[in-house]
Amino acid sequence: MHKAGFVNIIGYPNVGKSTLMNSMVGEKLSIITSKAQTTRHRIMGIVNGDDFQIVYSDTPGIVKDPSYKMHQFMNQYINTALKDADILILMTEPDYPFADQEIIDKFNASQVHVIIVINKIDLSNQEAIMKEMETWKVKMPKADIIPISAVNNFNIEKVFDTIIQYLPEHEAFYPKDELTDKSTRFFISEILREKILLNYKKEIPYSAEVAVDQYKEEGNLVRISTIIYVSRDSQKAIILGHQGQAIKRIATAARLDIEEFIGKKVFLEITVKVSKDWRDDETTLKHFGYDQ
Ligand SMILES: Nc1nc2c(ncn2[C@@H]2O[C@H](COP(=O)(O)OP(=O)(O)OP(=O)(O)O)[C@@H](O)[C@H]2O)c(=O)[nH]1
Ligand SMILES: [Mg+2]
Repeated sequence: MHKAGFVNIIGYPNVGKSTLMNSMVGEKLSIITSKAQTTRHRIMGIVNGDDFQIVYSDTPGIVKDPSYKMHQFMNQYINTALKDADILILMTEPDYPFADQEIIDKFNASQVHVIIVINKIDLSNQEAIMKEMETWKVKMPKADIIPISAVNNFNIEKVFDTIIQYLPEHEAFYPKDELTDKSTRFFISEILREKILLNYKKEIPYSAEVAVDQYKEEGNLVRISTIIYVSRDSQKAIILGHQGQAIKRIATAARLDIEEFIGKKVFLEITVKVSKDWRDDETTLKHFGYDQ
């Protein structure tokens, strides 16, 4: 018997959804930072065994009161996640419990099996965790409730075993050597975006988007040119930094990660362009992949 199915991971921003998926897949597919709304696209991570295939989807955190069109696109992923999942992982934290009643009601009414994963228990205590588990038993009586620490890989096997238990009987959906649905170009732009998130403050990380303009293999070297789009000239100046120091720093950090990711030497070029109000422009958003 072969089992296969789709497991969608949803929750508020920054609760550790990407950390869990990477840990389950055993690869750094999704970028992780301490900033909320790190993940902007739905990213698939596939785990294969001889008699099973689990297709995870890491989704952008659920944003309340979406003020930008980009956030509306991100919230649409949640509705899609509800429709096409076999199993849903609702991730939450003891000190930051998920409290969107409308979504909880939707889950309770659906046929999809829900696993409540209470993450970051390393930051909490026994009493608070027990209390949170009790609360969830009342809110979602049919769901499994599993406390974990995704960064410490604590109780991850419990999540895996529970998924296998509920995974439907089905043939594999993707070839068994496939790890993800996203392209090398996508991962390159994500690596660069991670460096922007890590190296700039305030609104800069949220004003920037990255595109890969060219990817050319020349023997053992890969030439990659990328574009960082920002909304304003002042943001471009910050991205570049005094005498270009800031952009040099992120270029080096990104190049090293990209080299590790593709296993070749990389020549990385970054151009910064000003593209006004890209967040509200549907054509530009589609160009960046917000069209699912
Ligand atoms: N202490 C602790 N920190 C964690 C744990 N899991 C994740 N984190 C941290 O929480 C932060 C957010 O993790 P992500 O995996 O990026 O969270 P996310 O839910 O994907 O966030 P968005 O993509 O912004 O929605 C990072 O700094 C992680 O290192 C955990 O089990 N314990
Ligand atoms: Mg994420």
